Amino acid sequence: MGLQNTNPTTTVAWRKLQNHFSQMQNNSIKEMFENDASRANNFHIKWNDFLVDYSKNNINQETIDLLLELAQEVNLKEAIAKYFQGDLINQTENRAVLHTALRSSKDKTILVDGKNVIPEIFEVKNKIELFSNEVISGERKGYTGKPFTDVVNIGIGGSDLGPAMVVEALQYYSNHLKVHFVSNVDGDHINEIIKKLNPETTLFVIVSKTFTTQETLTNSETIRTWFLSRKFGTAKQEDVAKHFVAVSTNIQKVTDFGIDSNNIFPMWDWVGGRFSLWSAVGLTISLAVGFENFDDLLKGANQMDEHFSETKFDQNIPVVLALLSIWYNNFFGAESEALIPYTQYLQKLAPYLQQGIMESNGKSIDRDGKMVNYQTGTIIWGEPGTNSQHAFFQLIHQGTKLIPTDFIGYVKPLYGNKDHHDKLMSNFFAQTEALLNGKSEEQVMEEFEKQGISGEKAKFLKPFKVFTGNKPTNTILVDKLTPKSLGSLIALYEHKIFVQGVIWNIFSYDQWGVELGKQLANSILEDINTSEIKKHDSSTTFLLKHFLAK
Ligand code: G6Q
Repeated sequence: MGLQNTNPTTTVAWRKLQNHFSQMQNNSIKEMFENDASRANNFHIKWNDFLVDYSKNNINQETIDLLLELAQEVNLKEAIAKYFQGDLINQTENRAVLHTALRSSKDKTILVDGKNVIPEIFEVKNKIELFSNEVISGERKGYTGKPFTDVVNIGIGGSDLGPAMVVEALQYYSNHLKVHFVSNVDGDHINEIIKKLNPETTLFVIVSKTFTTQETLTNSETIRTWFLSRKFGTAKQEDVAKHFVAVSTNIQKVTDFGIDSNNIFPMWDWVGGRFSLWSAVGLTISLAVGFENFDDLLKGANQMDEHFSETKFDQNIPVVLALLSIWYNNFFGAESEALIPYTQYLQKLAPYLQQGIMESNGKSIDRDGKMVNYQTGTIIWGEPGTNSQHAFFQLIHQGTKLIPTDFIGYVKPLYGNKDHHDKLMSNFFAQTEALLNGKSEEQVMEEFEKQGISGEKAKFLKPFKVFTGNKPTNTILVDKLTPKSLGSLIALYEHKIFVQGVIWNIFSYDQWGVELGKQLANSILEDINTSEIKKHDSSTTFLLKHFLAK
């Protein structure tokens, strides 16, 4: 039922890739372009409204062929089938990984423990639709009979990052509801949000798969106390039911909190937190942009699912991008990848994918329970362009580290401001060109001549002005930022995570590393509450003493 276990470094393809790497490592991408006029034509994929150009990479056809051979040797095709059909591929938690089922069509059958889960998925979707419509239209009202004006999503990690990213990304499609996100247990965070709210017109969506998460429960309790406080309104205990809804698998705990059983939106243990925005965890998205747009987001993801599961690998966007990432991570020794969307709407995409990518593939034990002897999860980071150009691009251009970068841009802007958009996109194209070509000594000297710089000054300045170039990039150019294209884009990266996890022979869908910190925090909280410092290392004891003395 699980995935095939293969240490990738023992495959024939891996050995061939190592030899191939020694021939490629000092290659000039620029020269490969000069020697082959059809390079961009050979290394791009067109799919729906996406154009993915991966020609500006240090690869040739042999690289791609060997990477595809690697995918074949680890049996990627079979792994994809297992992923989509609900096999228990999350073996350490004994669960299926079925976020793809959440966006699949009604006529599909997907079995979990012998039961088709599609009907219940659609039941919950209907509930989301009805509820969103009632809140948006004003038909559903608060305890004083006023329609809702504000929605607060209370959740953290997978129960916050996805909805927060999508609500921000799709704000062009939003309605009158003002949407807020409370995640951190930092009391200052919640206070900053509460002060903008009126209890009579605010709806609270508590999102917690387990309903045991310290941050979310603490924030929910603080908000409930505020809601019931005479200082701010006249709400009574029974009004909690009108203003609080929950998304969870833990029905008992939600009911204990005081939430009406009609206002519980169920989810399932086969949906991992960081892949859950497609489930009722996306309720806040549906409230913010309307159910139709939420459904379009799902449709876009479903289209990418079909592309990923049905397209042969050399034309398969998630597969090709995953393999290129392996090429840099495991052969060139690149430690991180940057993700630069040229739209302010996607400013939360990198933080969102940081969880998706680093929590999933930040593992060092393989599927046989052994320590890996090769690199796994990449570090992911990024910010929108052009802002990032004025911030950290210096390091990508002229630093000592190799940072493969994905550029994501849109052909059409949403408001049609052509002047701005042309300027934005000329930067988008210019950066990948600059990273590829760099600036040669001759070009620098030519510039100096034009600027009247010569002699000692020119000699001194020259090395600083030269750019080596040869920095790999992928360009993902999409027609327009719509709910559908956003759904496809997110699903693209989800599947890239999957492919890399399969090749690295690790379990991508657990997160045991997150648990240790949670346990220790609970034990230290006890120390703080009792002012009795238990046995810790001397640094922690020293710090706790300082904290408690104030
Ligand atoms: C994601 C993780 C994690 C989780 C949060 C919130 O994959 O599992 O980020 O989403 O810890 O958990 P709850 O939804 O259970 O509150």
